[in-house]
Amino acid sequence: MTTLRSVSLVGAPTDIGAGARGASMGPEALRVAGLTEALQSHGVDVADRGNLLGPANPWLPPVDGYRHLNEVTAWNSAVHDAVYAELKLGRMPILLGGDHCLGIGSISAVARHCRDTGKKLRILWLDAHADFNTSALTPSGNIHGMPVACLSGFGPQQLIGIGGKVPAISPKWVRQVGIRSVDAGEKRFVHEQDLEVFDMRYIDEMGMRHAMELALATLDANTHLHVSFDVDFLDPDIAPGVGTTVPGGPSYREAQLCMEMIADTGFMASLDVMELNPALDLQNKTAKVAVDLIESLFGKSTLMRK
Ligand code: 6HN
Ligand code: MN
Ligand code: MN
Ligand code: MN
Repeated sequence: MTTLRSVSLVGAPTDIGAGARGASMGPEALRVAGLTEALQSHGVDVADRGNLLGPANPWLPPVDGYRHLNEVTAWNSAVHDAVYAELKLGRMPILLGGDHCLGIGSISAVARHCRDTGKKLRILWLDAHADFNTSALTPSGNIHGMPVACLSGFGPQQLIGIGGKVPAISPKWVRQVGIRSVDAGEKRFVHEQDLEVFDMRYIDEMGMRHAMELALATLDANTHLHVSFDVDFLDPDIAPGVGTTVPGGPSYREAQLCMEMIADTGFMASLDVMELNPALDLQNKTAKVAVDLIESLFGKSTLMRK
């Protein structure tokens, strides 16, 4: 296992890009659920960097198809700088969201680091949603529905420019798993840009194992694997504490297998844990499931494996 064993937790306590308030409490809920201790129990060196600072959520309607664009930009710049700094130190950043708009800051930093170091980037997007909206396509104006598009160069200059190169990534580097809610215009755009999507229909028919084998195919020792884990990826039965639940997601066992297969590659080098909303949770149940799954990402399994 060559997974980086030095991790830095970076909290981003905001719901600035979301359609419900409360994901701002996500970082603390993950800490309360024992994230540091769980990682340490697997031999991981954990540095908790605390929480980033950023503007409050003014809770305003969209302007020109975007809600809170300036505040979203400020938060993502802070996330970019923090994640980039950890990568430079040779540590694995784990971004504790916060809503998924912050994937822009996190992944633009990872992409920049890959340019610096000549690594190939693969992004695994675990989510119920494609997050591939633009201001013209979005039904909500909520920027947490837009990060994959922004990273691919489709978005406002102030967001797509974070990290210094437009586009930050190619959609070809992305594999989406667990998708089951895509807006009408967004669906057309996903096809047009040829995103590789393993949706729930695919997982139902072919199984999580086959989906993950393909999603993780062609990684090699020069690949930086980034995992962006939107907690709404999980079935709402096991993960009710998110703002945008969609029924019919991966079960606990399917999600465990997904995480175990990622761990087995040994290539995960950065991670986002996003959209956990303690205001909608039941006694921190969803945070505990998230911590359990993160443990599997770091090699927890029932039996000892070589
Ligand atoms: N997420 N597609 C919907 C929208 O408003 O654009 C939902 C997006 C959810 C985003 O969960 O990260
Ligand atoms: Mn353990
Ligand atoms: Mn998402
Ligand atoms: Mn989602």
